[in-house]
Amino acid sequence: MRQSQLLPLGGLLLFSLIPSQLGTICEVSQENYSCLTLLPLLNTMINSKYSREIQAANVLLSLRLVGIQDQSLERHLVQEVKKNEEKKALNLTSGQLALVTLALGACQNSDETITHLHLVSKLEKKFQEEIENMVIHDGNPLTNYYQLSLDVLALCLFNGNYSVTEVNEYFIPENKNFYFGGHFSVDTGAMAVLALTCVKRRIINGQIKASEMDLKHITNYTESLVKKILSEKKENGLIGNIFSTGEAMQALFVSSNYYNQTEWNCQETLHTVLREISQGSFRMPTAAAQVLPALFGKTYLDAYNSSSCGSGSFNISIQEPLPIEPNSSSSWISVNYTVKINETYFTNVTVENGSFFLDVMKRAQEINETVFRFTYVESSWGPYITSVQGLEANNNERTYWELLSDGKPLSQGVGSYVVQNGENLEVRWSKY
Ligand code: B12
Ligand SMILES: *[C@@H]1O[C@H](CO)[C@@H](O)[C@H](O)[C@H]1NC(C)=O
Ligand SMILES: *[C@@H]1O[C@H](CO)[C@@H](O)[C@H](O)[C@H]1NC(C)=O
Ligand SMILES: *[C@@H]1O[C@H](CO)[C@@H](O)[C@H](O)[C@H]1NC(C)=O
Ligand SMILES: *[C@@H]1O[C@H](CO)[C@@H](O)[C@H](O)[C@H]1NC(C)=O
Ligand SMILES: *[C@@H]1O[C@H](CO)[C@@H](O)[C@H](O)[C@H]1NC(C)=O
Ligand SMILES: *[C@@H]1O[C@H](CO)[C@@H](O)[C@H](O)[C@H]1NC(C)=O
Ligand SMILES: *[C@@H]1O[C@H](CO)[C@@H](O)[C@H](O)[C@H]1NC(C)=O
Ligand SMILES: *[C@@H]1O[C@H](CO)[C@@H](O)[C@H](O)[C@H]1NC(C)=O
Ligand SMILES: *[C@@H]1O[C@H](CO)[C@@H](O)[C@H](O)[C@H]1NC(C)=O
Ligand SMILES: *[C@@H]1O[C@H](CO)[C@@H](O)[C@H](O)[C@H]1NC(C)=O
Ligand SMILES: *[C@@H]1O[C@H](CO)[C@@H](O)[C@H](O)[C@H]1NC(C)=O
Ligand SMILES: *[C@@H]1O[C@H](CO)[C@@H](O)[C@H](O)[C@H]1NC(C)=O
Repeated sequence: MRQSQLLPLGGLLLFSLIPSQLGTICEVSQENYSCLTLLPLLNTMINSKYSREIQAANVLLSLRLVGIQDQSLERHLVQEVKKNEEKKALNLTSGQLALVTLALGACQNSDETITHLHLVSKLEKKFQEEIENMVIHDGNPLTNYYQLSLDVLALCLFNGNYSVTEVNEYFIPENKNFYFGGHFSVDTGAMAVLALTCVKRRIINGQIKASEMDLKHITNYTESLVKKILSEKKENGLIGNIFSTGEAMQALFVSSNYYNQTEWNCQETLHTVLREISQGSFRMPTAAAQVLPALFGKTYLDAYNSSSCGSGSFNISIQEPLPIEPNSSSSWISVNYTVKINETYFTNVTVENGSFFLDVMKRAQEINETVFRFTYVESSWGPYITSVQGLEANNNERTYWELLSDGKPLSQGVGSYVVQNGENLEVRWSKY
């Protein structure tokens, strides 16, 4: 556990929301937002235990972009990566490696660590493996396009080798990998816009060679993706859902040439995000890390230039988290839990009030192991369900275990979704 500590915070919080080169798309009057608004976010990030290095990478990247130094986190992350190297078991996925690279390289004046660990050349290889997998498996990458976008972004920012022609071949906005279950993935589109914008800037600055045609394509793709992102804007200003909005904002910051100012009210989006922060929507470190940069007008593209990252100018006090009070007057609730493959299996499960979806699954497994057994892996968003009844999710076939309540897909995982009495919960064998 950490002591309460003082952290120098970058810039005047929220007062200078948008760096000058981004135009005036999101000016927010200062008087209404105090630092207090952001304290829960920072607390979540700084106090997280970083059980997974990839969570630490998300947090480190985000803190560096807004100008908060956290030396113990940096040491921890570098150690994790080095440990992996020594064991020769660097089993990071391409996007995880890209995130580690972005985090370690962000806002530094030299990229010593990156060079020393040969991160960029490893990432080049991982990116090629993604493409080879697509060739063999009907266009399906080893991971997903969110990660391929992270790959291109990190390679672009840190001078890795990648082929612009390949990028153009695979990042067509109509590519199925931009969609899950037929719906455009705002997170994925936003990350792709950031990556394509980086590549475009490099071409224009003459840092990499590309044909006129390549440049035209990149421009066309960016414009289409931005349109798709904006078409996912909700009445309250959120873009996609609450968890994609921060990254969508980043994409819109760097692409203001591609839409009309009247098409996006940045302030409205920001208000809603700040309200959600105060309501505790960002309790997961990864969620907090993904939304923070946009609140400071920062984007992942700022990572390569230390002078566009925030720099400490005033102090903020980070508190130890309050221990969660156990509810002594515990009561019980029951839910209808269903596993659906081709057949439907269901049972009435009784759990304590306040339980998570995962608790329901564990209880059901006790009731009937054959039907309700399952496995999961820890990811940066918490436990991810990988198999039920021994049937395993598979990226090559685009299969996964979908979570639903009363027939509607959940926007949280089994480790954070709190179940309600009488709810119809379901895990469904699905294709994305
Ligand atoms: C790709 C993706 C998927 C793919 C994953 C398989 C694949 N081909 O890679 C598919 C479409 C299957 C998927 C499923 C789900 N997803 Co998803 N997914 C993403 C996305 C776009 C990128 C993840 C990624 O690669 N990150 C980068 C790498 C470097 O980090 P990583 O931790 O190693 O990534 C792994 C985990 O993120 C994991 N994963 C993906 N989704 C989810 C969701 C949860 C809750 C968990 C614990 C893990 C997890 O898969 C990644 C690859 O292995 C993110 C967007 C985002 N902003 O992160 C949403 C996102 C993480 N998913 C989300 C959700 C809600 C889900 C589902 C719960 C939806 C549902 N109703 O069923 C399910 C997971 C159910 C389960 N089995 O546990 C939310 C999580 C929000 C939250 N607060 O928890 C996000 C943020 C999207 C959003 N804006 O709402 N997802
Ligand atoms: C700021 O707060 C004042 C009063 O507290 C309110 O009248 C005003 O609408 C708020 N402005 C914004 C931009 O939220
Ligand atoms: C790492 O990946 C390789 C090949 O993909 C696999 O053979 C090995 O078992 C993995 N190691 C760990 C520790 O998961
Ligand atoms: C760069 O990558 C391309 C393919 O993406 C490859 O053909 C080329 O040889 C690589 N160049 C160097 C210098 O590694
Ligand atoms: C991009 O190009 C395609 C095909 O040439 C065209 O149909 C589409 O309208 C273009 N998109 C934009 C946003 O210009
Ligand atoms: C932007 O929107 C305004 C008002 O709707 C309109 O007059 C203008 O022509 C639009 N500009 C572009 C470039 O679409
Ligand atoms: C870095 O950012 C600063 C300030 O935003 C800018 O003046 C400078 O030109 C940038 N440097 C590079 C290499 O882009
Ligand atoms: C922030 O804290 C440091 C160390 O406690 C102190 O030296 C510095 O003057 C403080 N800065 C501001 C702006 O309060
Ligand atoms: C504790 O549980 C009771 C009974 O379910 C509930 O009414 C109450 O709101 C809970 N208190 C807290 C702090 O969660
Ligand atoms: C529980 O769910 C199953 C299907 O998922 C349904 O057939 C059954 O009627 C439900 N039971 C109750 C009590 O709602
Ligand atoms: C579901 O049923 C279809 C059609 O009968 C069959 O092809 C498929 O293999 C079944 N899926 C599973 C997971 O059992
Ligand atoms: C589920 O079980 C609980 C406790 O045994 C019981 O109170 C409840 O009525 C049951 N619900 C259904 C729909 O059978
Ligand atoms: C588990 O469920 C299956 C299918 O409903 C049933 O055949 C089996 O007897 C059940 N096992 C136990 C231990 O209840």
